[in-house]
Amino acid sequence: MWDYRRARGLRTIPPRTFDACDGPWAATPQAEKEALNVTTSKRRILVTGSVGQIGSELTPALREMYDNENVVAAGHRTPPSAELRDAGPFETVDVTDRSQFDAVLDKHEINTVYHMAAILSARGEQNPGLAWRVNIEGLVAVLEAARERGLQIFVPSSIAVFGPETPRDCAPQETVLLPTTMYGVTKVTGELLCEYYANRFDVDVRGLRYPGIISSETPPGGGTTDYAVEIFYKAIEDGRYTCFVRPDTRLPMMYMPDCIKATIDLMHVDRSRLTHHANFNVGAMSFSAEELADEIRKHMPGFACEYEPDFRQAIADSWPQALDDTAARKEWGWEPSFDLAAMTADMLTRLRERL
Ligand code: AKB
Repeated sequence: MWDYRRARGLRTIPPRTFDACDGPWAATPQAEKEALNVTTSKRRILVTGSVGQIGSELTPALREMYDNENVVAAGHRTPPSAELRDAGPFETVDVTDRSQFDAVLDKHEINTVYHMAAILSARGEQNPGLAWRVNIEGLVAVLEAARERGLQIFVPSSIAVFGPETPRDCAPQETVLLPTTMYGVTKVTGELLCEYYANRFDVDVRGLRYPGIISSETPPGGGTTDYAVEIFYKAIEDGRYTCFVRPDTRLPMMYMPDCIKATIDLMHVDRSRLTHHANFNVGAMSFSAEELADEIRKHMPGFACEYEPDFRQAIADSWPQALDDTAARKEWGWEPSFDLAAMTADMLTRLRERL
């Protein structure tokens, strides 16, 4: 199985059995994991939202696997970094404009799309109409293109599909989906659309319910879980941070190397192994804001954290604290590598080098 950490020169941490919800799961045996893999040759890939938090690390990882010229980075308004633009093809495209989107698919003979463009939860509450347009109209265009052209597509979902009625301690794979945010509404709608296109039109669409994603390269924008990234930047730059959620706010989180690995591994699994399509729960770690500050303090004893909850607290309170990801483990061998301690150490090392 492809190792993102090794490919990116990251420290490799031995895999471990993780039990965020105290589940009785065992790690998937190596032989079974290898059997899950399908050939990865001849891919011509388009990554929408390539300048965003996940897209900006997913694109180089895919370029490393498939060669630069086979992975087209696409953005809309935000200008790309020089690295993203110069390492391989870059296209400016509004996905909701079908003729523009089709032209890019034709030009580069695309057969696989990672559709990462999205408006996140906090920004979505400030502009619900924009969240609907970007998250749903863009998705429908991608699904239609996939139906017409037989593309394989990745469509991210989120823990935002859950709401206050979902069991909070450990959200099951199949459960009540009654989100309170427009972002959550678009993600539930998106999951249902993907399921419909998979069943009705046999579209090969796959996706994960991402928890909060923590990374050292590109900061997130407009999400509720952004505090878990901001805290690292502020710790290094100022030695203090004012957190916008309460200290006891506990949410599921994942470090970027695990996020990239989960995304690529799911797309490589033989389709016949999958019962679910675009709605896999994936767990990695769960911690409260205070536990994160305490972990940072182990490396920076003088670090001070204050708490001034704002409108994002209500969003965080509507989401579960951990996820049951048994389906992901069974169907495609999901297994995270980073826990809170390993992630914190790696984040601080990388940010100190960069800032
Ligand atoms: C957000 O906070 O909106 C995102 C998410 C959990 O999908 N990070």
